[in-house]
Amino acid sequence: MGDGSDQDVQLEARLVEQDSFEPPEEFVEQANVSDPGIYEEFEENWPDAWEQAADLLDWESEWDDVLVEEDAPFYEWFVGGELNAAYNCVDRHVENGRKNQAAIRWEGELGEERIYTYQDLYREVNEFAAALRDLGVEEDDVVTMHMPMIPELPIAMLACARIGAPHSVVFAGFSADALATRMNSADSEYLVTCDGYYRRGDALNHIEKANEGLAGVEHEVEDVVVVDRLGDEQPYELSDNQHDYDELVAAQDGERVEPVPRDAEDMLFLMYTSGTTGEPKGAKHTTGGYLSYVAWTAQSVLDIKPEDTYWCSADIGWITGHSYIVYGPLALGTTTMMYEGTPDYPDKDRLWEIIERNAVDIFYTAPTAIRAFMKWGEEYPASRDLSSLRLLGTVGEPINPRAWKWYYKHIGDESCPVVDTWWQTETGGMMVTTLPGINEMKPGSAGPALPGIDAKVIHPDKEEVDPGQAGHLTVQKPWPGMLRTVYGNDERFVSEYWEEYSDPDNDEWIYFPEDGAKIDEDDFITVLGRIDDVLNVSGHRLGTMEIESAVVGVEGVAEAAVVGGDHEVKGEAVYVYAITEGDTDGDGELRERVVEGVEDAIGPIARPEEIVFTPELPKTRSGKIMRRLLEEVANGEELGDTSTLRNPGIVDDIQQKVQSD
Ligand code: 6R9
Repeated sequence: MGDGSDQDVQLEARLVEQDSFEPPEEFVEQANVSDPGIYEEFEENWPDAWEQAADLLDWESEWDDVLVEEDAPFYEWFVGGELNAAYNCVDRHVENGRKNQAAIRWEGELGEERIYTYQDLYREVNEFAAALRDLGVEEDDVVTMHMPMIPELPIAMLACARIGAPHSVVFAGFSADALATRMNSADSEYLVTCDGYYRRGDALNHIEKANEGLAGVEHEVEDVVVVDRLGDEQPYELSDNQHDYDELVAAQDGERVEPVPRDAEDMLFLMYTSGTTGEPKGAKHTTGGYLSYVAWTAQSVLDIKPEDTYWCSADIGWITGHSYIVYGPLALGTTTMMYEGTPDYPDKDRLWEIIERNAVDIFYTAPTAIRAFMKWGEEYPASRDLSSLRLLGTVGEPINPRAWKWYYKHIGDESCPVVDTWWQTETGGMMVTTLPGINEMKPGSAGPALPGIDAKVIHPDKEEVDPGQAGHLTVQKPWPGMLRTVYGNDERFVSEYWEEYSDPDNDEWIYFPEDGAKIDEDDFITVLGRIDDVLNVSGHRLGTMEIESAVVGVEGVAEAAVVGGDHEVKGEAVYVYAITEGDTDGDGELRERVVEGVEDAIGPIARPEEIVFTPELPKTRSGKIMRRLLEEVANGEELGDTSTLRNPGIVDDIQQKVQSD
């Protein structure tokens, strides 16, 4: 996104011109990490320095080795250690005299509030863990959750962690098909879901979609647990293997389940994400390395302290919510906020009202949200007291300097550092960002690699680029939070992430996240975006191949190409170019069915912004679709070289169609 589109947004010339910002003195004085020596410490004492992350947790038994590299790139961390994630996120805080502190403050869209103290959380996690056990869930069984932002979601995750059953959370906005694909891929025999939830004041039916998804599961599903979120608002019936969450929990009144000691390398959860090919991949995260890493980054980057009220406005259905709503904050024993609904309901000050009323200390959100706030206007945050805020963060996509500065000024009142955190589902936690108690901030640039993270921007020949030049972002040493494999597909793990730059014969392993980047003379990294066929729509990662296959699955469509077009708020939007079949007309009816097809296969987040029907797609002589040209058309840019096209004329046709829309 360029800066041109939001010229009208209020920023004084002083701010527009300033390109670096020192962290506020007051912040530095109280920061969890403020000694610049930490970078050197990790460099000199790598990998053992990572023990400081593991030391944030309570271990049932100590590890023998910090890192085992024997089977690289199948690295292992804190090998031989045993721990339980739920114990670390719940029990130990109860034992340490903080049972009455709020663990989760939840707010429903209609304004209901629920506060779970650590004691409350302890009780309910135990009871639900006991219920899962009684249903027959055993250690290592994958339990799927298809749930919106309600407290039962983190409770179910922690209950699974307690009994050593990995969870696989499927974002509530994903379709029935997407749920079925993920349950099939993980051979998951258990599902926790709910009847519905609120969106913009309306009760949204969710259980119908879950049931439809269940119908697409190829193996037998043992049990389904349904949380009754909507009460009488929306009646539904449970089938034989479906159970009411409240009844299950009530039946376990006061029941306790010993936390199962898990091997550090045992799977904590699976998180499916989009890649180059059509099939989503299940990133496998472990108990010891992942939990250490998210606790450590939550402490050093988000500066979380137990007495804080911390709010990450992501959805738990994505990795950001796993790492920085649930596991990181709860491992540190802080109060984590959850909000069910949309930021503009009932009005556009909803988030600021929540911050004011709860005196939120730390706020972590996405650039797409910030761009929406800018559009709505500074009067909304200005009408609320946001002075409780100490730190702001962003994640999910590049943030343009103007949006960064708007956030810094209108939300942070120029007194909160802003951390722009680059990371991925696969990295488990933050990788490239400033340490807010140490580094200066440069709007638009995420910052240096975190201590212990060996990020390099390189050319195809593996040489590092010069400052200012663009290249590929790579990570050249392992880290504790990294994914261990693609679930059930070790080969794909190697081919997707390691093949590009590694040299296995010399035992040299380089992780390639498929992002382009630049680096400056201070080693600050500016992430430019994906170089593969992955779109970033409102901070959500979507595979173009997945969308294409949904479009081609629609009757009447012969062939399709999907690209991302620039969008003022979403960052990128989905553009579909489709060839119709035979004498099918690209009429309104087909258009509707294409939208439906995409929503059924993936969900409303992948809804096309624009659908263009065309008799042909621009192809090279070898028959490859030139997506670059289609992107240029979507963005109204001047067209690049068309000389390699078999059918150059078609691009003008398509261009005219897009312009006339
Ligand atoms: C955590 C998360 C990962 C992709 C990643 C990159 C983009 C994330 C960013 C950023 C620039 C940042 N991305 N944070 N780009 N600056 N601060 O978002 O995970 O959903 O797996 O997406 O998002 O392109 O590769 P995930």
